Amino acid sequence: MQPLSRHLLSLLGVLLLLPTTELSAADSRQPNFLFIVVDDQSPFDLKVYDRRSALETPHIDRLAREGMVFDGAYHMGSFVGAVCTPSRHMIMSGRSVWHLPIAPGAIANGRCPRGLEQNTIPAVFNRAGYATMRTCKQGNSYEAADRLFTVRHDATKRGGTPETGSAWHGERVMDYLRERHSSKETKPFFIFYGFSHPHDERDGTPELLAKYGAVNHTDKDHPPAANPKSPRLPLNYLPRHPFHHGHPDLRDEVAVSGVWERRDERTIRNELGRQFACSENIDRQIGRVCEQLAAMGELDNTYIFYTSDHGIAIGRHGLQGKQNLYQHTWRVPMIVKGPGIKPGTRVAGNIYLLDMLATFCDLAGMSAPETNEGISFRSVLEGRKTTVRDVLYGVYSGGTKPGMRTVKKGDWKLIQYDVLEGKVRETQLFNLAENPDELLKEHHDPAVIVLTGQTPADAQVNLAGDPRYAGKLKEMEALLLAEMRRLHDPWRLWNQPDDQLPPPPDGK
Ligand SMILES: [Ca+2]
Repeated sequence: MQPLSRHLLSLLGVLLLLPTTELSAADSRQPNFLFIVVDDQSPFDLKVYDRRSALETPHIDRLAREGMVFDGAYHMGSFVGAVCTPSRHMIMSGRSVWHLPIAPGAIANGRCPRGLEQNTIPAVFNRAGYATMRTCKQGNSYEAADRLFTVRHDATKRGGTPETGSAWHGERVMDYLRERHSSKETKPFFIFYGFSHPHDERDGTPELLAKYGAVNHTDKDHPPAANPKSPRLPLNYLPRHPFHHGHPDLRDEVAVSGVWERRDERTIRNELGRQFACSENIDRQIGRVCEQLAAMGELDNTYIFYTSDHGIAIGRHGLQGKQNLYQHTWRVPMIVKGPGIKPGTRVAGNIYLLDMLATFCDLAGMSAPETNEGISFRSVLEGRKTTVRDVLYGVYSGGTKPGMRTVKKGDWKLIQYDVLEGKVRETQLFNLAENPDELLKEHHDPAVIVLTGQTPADAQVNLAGDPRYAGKLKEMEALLLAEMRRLHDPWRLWNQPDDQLPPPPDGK
């Protein structure tokens, strides 16, 4: 039986058993969805994930107190430098990374059906009788799906004023809710509440920049002035990454205004201040909308999801961008509040962003479309399970090929790098329970310790070369190969069988 008909039957049962006066309005209404997605935010920017962080987000903290926090939410990766683009396709369609319409060769080899946009969030929720609305940045997204929202206000807003920054997106949602209220709209809503920040350029409002000791720095020849109010360096900060990341001239690593190729303390702390200023402004826009929902009597019947399209480095491991597979960048924040979710709970989850569509459908009492490959985590939200899968895979292959791969199971994580025509072939093995910040031997350098204030434990290093973990390394390498085969990764690494794969259509 379809979940929808089950839902209707149970509702019918309730109607037969109870006098109608005992039915509250909420029992008979479909839930609303407010899906909040920010652009380029590490979970570790937020106090919810790193108590040491200086970023103040009272409204996000409140969502966490009243809902569920996920410690294991990931994006599956990217085959292009603009990591946003595959990530947002996965969110919208529930497809795995190599089965996206934009994945190399996926349409031609039959691994992605044509017309997939008809099975994406707006299409599915339109068909189910929802009112769908979207505001978000423009570009690096999934245009064919985005245009299906009934109401759409997209514009890239990365400035420091109400009209040019995050308040603009906030105002679009406020307008939409006011309009619903005045026209007495009865359809449930699905609102895709996207922001253009804290993606660079991180031009914060003057007030919030001052709070976080930052300036909109434009002088490429000099670092900004030191400011004691700027956020401290991250614990896993490095002045440079120990080996080349494999994507020469990558915009995020060389051309972000305010950072460029600088990784000195003043530059990184200033940029973190800008990131935090933009993030607190987003938090205010979330507060406004939650207040409006409460005033309209809709808050208790609304699932609110807070996440980002992927994480970001900003000085962690000597990197600046989103084209790596360390936890700060591979992971995303995920906080969910709504009917049936126990307040103040925290789980691993082991979810991907591509699980969103299946979860939304499940919570709305609908079947996910046939093309969906994600797993609903409703069972986790309702406290019946703590995870939906054991093994997680990630890829970055937007630079030289095959690129980077990672696999995680339990506390163990493997990252491999095969880039620059074989010049860089590196393996990292971490026990995240003992080394959550993925510290390397370079983090033990006294010159780095002086800057971060962190004295790492001896075991907090890459364990790949340690003979005590040779068995674990083999096990994780086998797991990575199995995931690459299962997910139709078109590449193999230097130490894997070639599997006689045809060359990927766009690759060398
Ligand atoms: Ca992004």
